[in-house]
Amino acid sequence: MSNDSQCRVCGGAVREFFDFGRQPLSDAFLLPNADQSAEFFFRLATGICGDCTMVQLMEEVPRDRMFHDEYPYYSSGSAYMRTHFEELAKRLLATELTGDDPFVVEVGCNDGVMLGALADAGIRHLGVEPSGSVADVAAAKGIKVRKSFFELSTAEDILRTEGKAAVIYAANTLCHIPYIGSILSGVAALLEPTGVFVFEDPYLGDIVARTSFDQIYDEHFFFFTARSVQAMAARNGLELVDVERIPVHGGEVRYTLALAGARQPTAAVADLLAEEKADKLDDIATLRRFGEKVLATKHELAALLSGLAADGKRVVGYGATAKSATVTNFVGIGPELLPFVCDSTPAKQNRLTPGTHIPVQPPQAFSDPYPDYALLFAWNHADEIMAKEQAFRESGGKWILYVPDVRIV
Ligand code: DWN
Ligand code: SAH
Ligand code: ZN
Repeated sequence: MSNDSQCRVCGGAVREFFDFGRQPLSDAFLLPNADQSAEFFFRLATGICGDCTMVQLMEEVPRDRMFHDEYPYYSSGSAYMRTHFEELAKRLLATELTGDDPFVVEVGCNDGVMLGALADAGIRHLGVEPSGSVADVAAAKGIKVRKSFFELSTAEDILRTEGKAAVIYAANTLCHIPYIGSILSGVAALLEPTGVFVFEDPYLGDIVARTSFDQIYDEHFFFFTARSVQAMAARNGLELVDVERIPVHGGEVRYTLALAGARQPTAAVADLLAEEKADKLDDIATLRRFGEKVLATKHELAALLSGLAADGKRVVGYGATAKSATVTNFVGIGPELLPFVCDSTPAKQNRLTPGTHIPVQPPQAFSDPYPDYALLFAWNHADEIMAKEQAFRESGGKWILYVPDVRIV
């Protein structure tokens, strides 16, 4: 059965191509004594707009349910991501921020992982971050943070108090915002005439190519392509002027928008558009085939885990990611298959995973004693985690991965 919805970018009809069913909030880790009947669920399903080709969720979760004072994702938790953002800050300093007293706004600055580097360089800046938990960490580092959701009214307010911005930046945040028209009109109002809006988010092309279906959860509302971003920019007086594929979080694109006509688009834009056309990323048939692969992965992973359990093997989870909510709830993985998931985030520890109620333990629990297998939910941090957990493999332990396919390494 397919339910149509209205495109949050252009108002066109969105046709559904995959339904994950009833899912919880991906970052709502429960206290062990919490009233489990109060847990919030919604229907997680994806569709594509027949007009502007934007891939999006069919149902929207109210933003205050996801982003609040107990939001548990701290961006600085990965050394690899810290380096990634420091490198971007250096690049911005050398390119876009060489003028007289440039001003930078970051939408969704989280714990300040990127802005910290600009603040250290003395750049005038403001982070806009609604989740108090992480905003407070950024503020404690001396970063200027406004604790609110960014939208048109916020942009107008910043414009009045700080003036226009040379750079507006958002990492893994724009795709979280269904009311995107308000964001882009705010960006257009706040940018200097030659300023840029740079944002990076999981790329639909990588999600389809690698069947990384766990990128689909409540917080990820949009799944961008160069084509859909180009169309969205044009509706808001902006223009897509550059794209760059980046390896973080399993494959993302960093998009650069400028005010329409202000900059000459690079060849990379035309190249990526051509690649997407060849791959038929705008065709619902491509997305339905992706859905078939998701179902195949689901069945393979379920069979692998129940086979290992039948053989008496001990398997635990590694990384209580937001992504893993989709995996555990969709595949049907509970504490009987995974007695716990270990995670380095104190705010997630000694709680239960959303929907499936698997206990979350600190990383020390991993070696106490090592399990036979570890299901790596934080597969996007595989290099970093496998390097720090070398002793696990030396003990005879093996990693289970499910992106791009189910395998033991
Ligand atoms: O888009 C989003 C991205 C940026 O972050 C948000 N909507 C929510 C969140 O998604 P996620 O939870 O899937 O992100 P990560 O970066 O894959 O999460 C990694 C998790 O693994 C964290 O809970 C920290 C943990 N971890 C760990 O236990 N040991 C991470 C590393 C690197 C480690 O060594
Ligand atoms: N930029 C960080 C954080 C990504 S998590 C990184 O790449 O690691 C997404 C962040 O977006 C959360 O911290 C959430 O609180 C924030 N967010 C969600 N909606 C927002 C909005 N309308 N304005 C600003 N931040 C928002
Ligand atoms: Zn549309």
